[in-house]
Amino acid sequence: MKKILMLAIASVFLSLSILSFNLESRTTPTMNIVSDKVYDIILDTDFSMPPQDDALATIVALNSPKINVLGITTVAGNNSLEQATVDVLRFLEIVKREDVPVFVGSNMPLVHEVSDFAKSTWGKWWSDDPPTMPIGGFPKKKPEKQSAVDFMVNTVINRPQEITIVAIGPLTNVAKAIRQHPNFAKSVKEIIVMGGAIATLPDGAGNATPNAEFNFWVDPEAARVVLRSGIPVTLSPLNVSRKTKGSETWYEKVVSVDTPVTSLLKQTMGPEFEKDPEFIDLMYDQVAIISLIYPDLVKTVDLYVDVDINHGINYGTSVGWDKVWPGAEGAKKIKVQYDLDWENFIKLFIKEVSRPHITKND
Ligand SMILES: [Ca+2]
Repeated sequence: MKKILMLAIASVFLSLSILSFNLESRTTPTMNIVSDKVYDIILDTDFSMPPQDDALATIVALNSPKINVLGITTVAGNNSLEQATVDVLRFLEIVKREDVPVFVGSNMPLVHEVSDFAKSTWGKWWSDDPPTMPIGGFPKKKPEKQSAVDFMVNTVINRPQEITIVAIGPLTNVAKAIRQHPNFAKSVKEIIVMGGAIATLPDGAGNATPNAEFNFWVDPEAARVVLRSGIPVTLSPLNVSRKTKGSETWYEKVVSVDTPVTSLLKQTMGPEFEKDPEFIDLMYDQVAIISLIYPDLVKTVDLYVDVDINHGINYGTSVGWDKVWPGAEGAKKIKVQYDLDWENFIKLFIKEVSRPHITKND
């Protein structure tokens, strides 16, 4: 028995050292940390109030001079579609960015149906309850008449190779846009996706199920369509989120600057740190957006990534490898983030979140 255990330990060490060798050899070289490039983006979000990772990613996108948010599209995920839409409209009022248009997206995944498990785990994508009132009341700002999918398709088709999509919720809207227009996928400049968990890389367990990450698990079929579409994809999976260390120290620094967002953040995060000063808040959508403007803060590896759409124990699991394997013949090679420079990441994150708010009219 002891011998078997020793062998098992030895093989784990061996595979870890092979893995780290492979990662080193494929790591993106450090360059271009300062760039004047401005990214025209569509932000696709399962927004939620009080502010969580979607809101913090959104405020970075709105504040950064390197990002021009053309529109925000909503999708069911953390909340129902209606709740996400109401919450993001209210958020834009709070941060005085009513100039940013909001487009209503998909209220259900392509195939995934609600189950007892979906109801008992976190996330209310399946809910058809009327939305609850966000902080400060229901928004006066209304969403646009055009649907999220039509907005995505029209914007991208009119400006091929110019638009970046930052998708920080389930990928239902993007998958529908790919299916709606034959030239959509080849016209998107790039998509950054918060989603997935890659078991062949360190820290690759799931969070919605043992192996599946929440956004991918909510709409596995959509995730598969997007990853297989040929759009240049950068994936920001749980592996890289687990390298973040959102401690009370960073929280104090963020909320020491008084802005409408930091005051909302106190309501969300304050009680968590009061309960447990050792609490670590992992960052998800924040990594996706920060990595767009500061790509050299993250390490990426090129892998073929596919999504399990079989309705078994691994439904919604993303699987990545450096070559194609049986069953994954349609998979494309994409960039997968697996580590980040936390010290510089958190400094730049605080800088972006605490910038004075600017409106397009200022
Ligand atoms: Ca999200």
